[in-house]
Amino acid sequence: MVQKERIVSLTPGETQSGPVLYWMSRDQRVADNWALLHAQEEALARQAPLAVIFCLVPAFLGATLRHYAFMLDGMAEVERRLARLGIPLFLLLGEPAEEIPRFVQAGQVSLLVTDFDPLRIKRRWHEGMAAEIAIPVHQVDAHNIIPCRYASPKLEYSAATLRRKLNRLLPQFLEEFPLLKTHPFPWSCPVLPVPWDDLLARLPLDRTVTPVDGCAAGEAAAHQLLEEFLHERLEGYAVDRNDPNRDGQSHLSPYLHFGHLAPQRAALAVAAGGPSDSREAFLEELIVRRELSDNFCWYNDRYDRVEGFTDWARKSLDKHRDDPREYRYGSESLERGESHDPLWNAAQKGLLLTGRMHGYLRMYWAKKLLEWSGSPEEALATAIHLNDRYALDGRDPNGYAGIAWSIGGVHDRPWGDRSIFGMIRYMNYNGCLRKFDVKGYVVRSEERCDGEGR
Ligand code: FAD
Ligand code: FO1
Repeated sequence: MVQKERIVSLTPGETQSGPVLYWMSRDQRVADNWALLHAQEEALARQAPLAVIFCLVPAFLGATLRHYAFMLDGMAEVERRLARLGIPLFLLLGEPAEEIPRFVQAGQVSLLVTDFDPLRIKRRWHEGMAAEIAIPVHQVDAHNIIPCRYASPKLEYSAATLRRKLNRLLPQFLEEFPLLKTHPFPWSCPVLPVPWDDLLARLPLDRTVTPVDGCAAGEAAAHQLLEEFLHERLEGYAVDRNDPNRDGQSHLSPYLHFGHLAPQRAALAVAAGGPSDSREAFLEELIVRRELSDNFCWYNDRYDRVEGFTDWARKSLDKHRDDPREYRYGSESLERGESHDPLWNAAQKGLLLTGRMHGYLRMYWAKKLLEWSGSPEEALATAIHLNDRYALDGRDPNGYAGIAWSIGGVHDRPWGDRSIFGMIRYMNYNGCLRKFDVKGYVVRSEERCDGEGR
């Protein structure tokens, strides 16, 4: 049922009988989850109980109340959906390397299943845990349509080099998901409901970055948004997606980031409508660009450092390190959106307020940070800090890859040499004026911010 190419054995060990545990982390959903499907397959083969565990860490890559509130709402829905299938959810608070082995031991778990995530912090969690775990551990890539390790054994240079490999494998992997079954073997000990509200209240979070209005979390909200996008906005995607004044993007990224929606589900739904330039354009972003980001973070563990940029880009940025900067801003004024550039300020203030920034503006936003910071290192650190602190879809491989593309030419080619940027692709205000109604965007953004009393 679950293709073996999606499963990697992190820790070998002989197959024993006894309960199976899925440690959910990246793919926080019940439907369309290959890791959960594999865990149930293994539990049924053992005629054993199945449970899901989530280890809540009090700090995660600068996440604030905005992100934890969204995530825990989504996890509460996971608990409800699992309960209907006779599968308990356990929530542990603390470091996974300590909490997971302890639970495995106490529950006499015979197999631990985890999901795949290329971020450094997750590797550390797995490495920390591996020394304490004596049972087999299977890692299942439930996030990528073509499993990241299987799609390519190496760091890909650009979308073009990975696209060929993905397209060849799509017929094999872009398949319908089987349904999860009601689990016939109950968990041995009684299961207490998770106290979600007081959990959130107890977390030592930065509560100044507040939840985003009108953005409900969880699987149901994600599927509703997908349906709305398919019926109302997909057909204009090829044209509208690069115009911040047109509501042309899907807004699915927070749901994909937290795993409330499987990218494969979105791809199946879009592809079902038959070929069109908008559908092709959307699948290019959803499959190729997104899976290229996982490839970047998995095979380049310096994905958030200037050392992780390509050689030509590093050399070029070094050559221009001492070029005069016409504008220089500290991170506080940038955080408040107080530069000389009204378009950049509008994008930044929109990020503060809505946790979102239009894809086209994100490129411009990051490239201006390169232009106005004292060094590429400072620009990179500011971009990651602001993106991970305010964007609902932040702390994601797409973010590290998108910022590295903008500031370090990753997955891009060299352009004509110029001051500060070197051969990194340049973007400027006049370029935006030619692309879309900048003034209209700024006015509408100021109205929205005033309306919210910012
Ligand atoms: P759509 O245009 O509707 O695309 C659908 C999905 O395709 C997205 O949700 C995403 O999963 C994927 N996708 C689209 N564009 C890209 C891309 N360029 N690279 C990788 N995947 C893509 N994306 C994040 O998920 N989190 C981030 O923190 C993030 N930070 C970024 C920072 C910069 C500087 C740049 C240039 C891009 C960043 N992106 C990030 C990628 C992209 O801008 C967003 O995924 C997209 O704008 C999200 O909106 P959407 O879901 O409406 O996109
Ligand atoms: N994953 C966990 O397993 N436990 C957490 O407590 C946790 C917190 C968290 C907060 C913000 C955020 O954006 C992600 C968070 N994640 C957590 C990880 C997330 O599920 C994704 O795996 C990665 O961020 C994407 O690669």
